[in-house]
Amino acid sequence: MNIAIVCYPTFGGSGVVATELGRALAKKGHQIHFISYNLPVRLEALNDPNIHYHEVNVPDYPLFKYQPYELALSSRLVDVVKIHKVDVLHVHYAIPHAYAAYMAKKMLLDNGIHIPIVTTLHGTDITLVGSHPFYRPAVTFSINHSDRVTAVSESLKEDTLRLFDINKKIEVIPNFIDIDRIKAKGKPCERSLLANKEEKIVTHISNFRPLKRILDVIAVFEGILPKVKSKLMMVGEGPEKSKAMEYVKNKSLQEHVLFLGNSNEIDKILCFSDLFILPSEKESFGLSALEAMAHGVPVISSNAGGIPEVNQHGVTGYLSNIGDTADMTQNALRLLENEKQHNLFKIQAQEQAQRFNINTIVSHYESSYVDAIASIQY
Ligand code: GMT
Repeated sequence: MNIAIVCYPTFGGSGVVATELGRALAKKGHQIHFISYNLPVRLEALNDPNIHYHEVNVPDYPLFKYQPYELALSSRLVDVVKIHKVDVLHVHYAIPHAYAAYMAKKMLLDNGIHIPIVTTLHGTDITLVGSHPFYRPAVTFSINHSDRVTAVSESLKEDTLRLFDINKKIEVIPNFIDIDRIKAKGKPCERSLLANKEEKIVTHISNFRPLKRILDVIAVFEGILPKVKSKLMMVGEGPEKSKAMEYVKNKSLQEHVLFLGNSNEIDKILCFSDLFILPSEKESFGLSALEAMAHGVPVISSNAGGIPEVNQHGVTGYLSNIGDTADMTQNALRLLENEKQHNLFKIQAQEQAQRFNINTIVSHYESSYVDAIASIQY
């Protein structure tokens, strides 16, 4: 198939999922056309002849307070579909991608081209931004006019049905991980690059938005530190970073807490991690937790949204109520102070991650494309 994938190119779950999916589909022989305003961060476009990248350019015009990205995107979609004979448009994140895809579909229809749209809902497009009254009618419309709709967890599906008037079936296709790639990267990990031999490594990865509650991560770490020699790796960039850095400085924790910024070396960092912390207030899935588990890193998390569908309480890590950092600390110590238990959880985390192996999940998307193409009325 010729498949166009529309996504955000930045560090963030939806872009990562879209990129990994495109790469896996390309490996299976499909022609994949990524369409975005930048090359997606995990994509090396020149590595695979089946992968193509089409940039969306928005010319700056002083009259506009807000530059019309949807307009540029829908025009680009029309061109790419026509030139490359695209069979299906797969848009990741409803805003504004599903909306722009609908416009492209209508424009193409004027040229006698019928193009189906598969929309994948990722989380904040529904739970945070999309349900705002200023956006809700357009988001509802775009979802209802997609040919197939998928959500990354049962929890997100329920949220979507609760927050919008949806008349379309929503299929849950969970996020996934490329276990073979992780295995191929190999071990042992060079832990000494970041910590001393006797120190445990605790990691958090996110975009440091308020809903990630990164100060909770540091609070949990502060509870761990007096009992277990350890270092905290804070990976990512975002609006809460300066507040967190200030806090760390005021508490004289700089020696123990490292801010590593955005990283293309997530596999390496997770390879030498002992524990992953994800205390989010909202989380439709928690891809970073799954990535940690695939590396055999148990997860201490909140029980928000779809996290319990990934992190199993008492098996792959522990779940606590949002904001209950005392409970999270206790759970972290239950593992870090008990090697036998910790090793068991590492194995169980890896076993659970297998359920989300890319090889199983990608075929669900392929079926969605086939169904969407078949559903188009001529
Ligand atoms: O987590 C974020 O803030 C980024 C966001 C995104 O759109 O990239 O992530 C969402 O999609 C990911 C991939 O499906 C999910 O793993 C995240 O749980 C979800 N984030 C939220 O729901 C807050």
